[in-house]
Amino acid sequence: MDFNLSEEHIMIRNAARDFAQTELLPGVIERDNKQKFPNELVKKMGALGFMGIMVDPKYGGSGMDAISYVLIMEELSKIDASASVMVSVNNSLVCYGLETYGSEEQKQKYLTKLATGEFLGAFCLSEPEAGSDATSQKTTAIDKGDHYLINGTKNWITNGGSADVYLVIAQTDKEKGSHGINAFIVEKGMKGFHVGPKEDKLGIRGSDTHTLQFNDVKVPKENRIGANGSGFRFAMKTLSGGRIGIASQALGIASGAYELALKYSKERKAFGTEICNHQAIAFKLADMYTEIEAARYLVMKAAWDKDQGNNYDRSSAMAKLYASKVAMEHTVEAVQIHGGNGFVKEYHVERLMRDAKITQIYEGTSEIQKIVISRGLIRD
Ligand code: COS
Repeated sequence: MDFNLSEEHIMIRNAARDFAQTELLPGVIERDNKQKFPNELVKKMGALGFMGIMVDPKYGGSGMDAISYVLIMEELSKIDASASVMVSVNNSLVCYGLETYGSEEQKQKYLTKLATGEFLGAFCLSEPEAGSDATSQKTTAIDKGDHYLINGTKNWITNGGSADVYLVIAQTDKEKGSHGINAFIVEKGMKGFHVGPKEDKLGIRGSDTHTLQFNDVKVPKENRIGANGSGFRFAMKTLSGGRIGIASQALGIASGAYELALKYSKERKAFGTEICNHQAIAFKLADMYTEIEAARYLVMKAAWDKDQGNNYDRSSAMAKLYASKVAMEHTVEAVQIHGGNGFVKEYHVERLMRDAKITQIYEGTSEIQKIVISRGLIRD
């Protein structure tokens, strides 16, 4: 076991930290207020290699490992979780899904652009009646010989209004249940594909979340990903990696809130001393730091499992379950340490608290993570 980061990992973390401080921090409150994320920032993250972190350089990626991905995600999430969720979806759902399961033609056509930030990707699994119950897909893709005809609705889609490429999960044969599901590449602008209104959200308000409508969208046969009927497995495997991304986002939100709370507690005075000198605050800081470190080890273990080629279904579920709990609980504590100022936008912790909540919901709720963990324990 080696708990030290390599020099390369430290450089990568510092690059992400610098980017977050110089490019993300200045406009983060305004973007949250206006629910807007400028496309130029996606391009800048692409130029730094953040949009295809783990993608093979032969497809335009940075060729880094999952540990690097986690480090970048944590640093971006400390400042702007709306930016980091775009990075997470593009990297661990879209790029990973295409690189691992896509054909060479699909990789050349789409992955090379997604990995550089020229294109942005979205992953479309959730539906009005199929969130946690992901096998109950109502969106259909009917085989018409040389193409599929897609009909249905997808909900809460991150990057929904701004993506160029959408990976869409749909039912091709209801009789076959989870084995009758496929994944398809849908391009922005395909006839019959409509982007619905943007969701007005509690948190990650800078990220672009939409409902999508598919009305007789004609998708060429070559846009199906993998073998016929492999779409559910594709979604599950891809989401396992996605959960490492969201776990590291939760870690970043928690550690960002902790750093702000620590700094504030050393500056703010009450009863004649800095508030960190009061045990009520000092013990909160101790609990925050300890549990954030525990979350970090789970997140790093999941990333390490992925890098080693181990199965990471359980470790990613554990990392997401625990890191999101820590993010939710300790962002509330960070607001408490800030007192009245914590309730005010310019101190950032109220936004981190609002942003934390979604990490317990998307890419599998905490309850779903417990299903994944417990089923594995009982089976093994
Ligand atoms: N890797 C490979 N295969 C998997 C898998 C995984 N991680 N998880 C499930 N499968 C396979 C199963 O082995 C099963 O195949 P067989 O029929 O050949 O045995 C098939 O997929 C169906 O799995 P299962 O019977 O476990 O399906 P359930 O309907 O019980 O659902 C859960 C399983 C709950 C784990 C799944 O629906 C899930 O993860 N839901 C949450 C989805 C989610 O994260 N939504 C958020 C969307 S993104 S914002």
